[in-house]
Amino acid sequence: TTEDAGSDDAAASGDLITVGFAQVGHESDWRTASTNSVQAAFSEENGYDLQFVDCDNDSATQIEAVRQFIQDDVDYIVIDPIVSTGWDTVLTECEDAGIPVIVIDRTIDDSDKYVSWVGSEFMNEGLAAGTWLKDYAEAKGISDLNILVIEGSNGSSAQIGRTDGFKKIADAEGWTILDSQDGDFTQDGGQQVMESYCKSYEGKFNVVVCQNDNEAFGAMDAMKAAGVSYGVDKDVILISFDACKAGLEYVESGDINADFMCYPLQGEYCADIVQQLESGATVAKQTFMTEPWYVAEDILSSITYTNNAGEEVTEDLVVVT
Ligand code: GYE
Repeated sequence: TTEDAGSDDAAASGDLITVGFAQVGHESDWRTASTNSVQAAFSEENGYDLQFVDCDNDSATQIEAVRQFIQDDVDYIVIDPIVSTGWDTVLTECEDAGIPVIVIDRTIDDSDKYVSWVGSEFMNEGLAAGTWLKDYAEAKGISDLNILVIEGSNGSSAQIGRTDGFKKIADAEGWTILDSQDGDFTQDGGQQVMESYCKSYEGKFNVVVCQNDNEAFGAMDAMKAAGVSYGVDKDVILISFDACKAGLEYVESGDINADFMCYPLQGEYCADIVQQLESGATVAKQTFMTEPWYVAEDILSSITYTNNAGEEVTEDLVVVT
């Protein structure tokens, strides 16, 4: 028999491991990278039958997708939770059905009924952004910071962590956060929020913090249209998160001053966990991604701050050239 016939046999005889993945949606470049990474890791060649559901940023759809996976009796359920609460009931249903759940990327606050989580420490991303801004403003001799924040989707752990981390530094430094509104992690959302900011806070702001790159792309369009300049040595210091490919190109051109990476390629880590579970090993409850911080100018080489685990850390800044 050929290899193809062999893999058909495997599929027919149910040798493939079935995995249901309830993905957040398709709101950003980060999300596209995440989806591609999970689909590649759980490919048929790798021995998987992946049921992929794009939940279009709707929590009810996501819970329904998980219930359907239970109905279909998949071997494993992978969830990237749109919001961090509202999970305990459906995760109890997974547990009762004997289906292990792996959470990736965003976190769940109100339940620990999952075997493992793989993702980023969003609070540290926010703390790093705040610390970088503090040191950068000092290095540039800018003493008066008036900040506008465009937040990610409300109730997502990414939004909560980045907001809280940044605010911690802002509060300690006595900065003015003029406004902080939801841009839903989309380019359109970022543009709309920034258009309204440009009207309401005309001439009053010198820092814009976007909680992901796509929001930053929208915010740049809105600022351009309003005649506000941004980036290196311009009217507005522009900070972003994710550091996706297009985001880093804007760091390179000096349009984004600093971009705090969130590592999206979590599929392989997730598949590793499935393999460990298959072999009966005990798996780590948490796996954190390593994330560099990218900057446009060679002014500061590192930042030092107290992270969410209470440790003082010094982290290098990567200049994008
Ligand atoms: O930053 C944003 C995406 O959950 C970390 O979701 C993820 C965030 C990411 O839409 O671009």
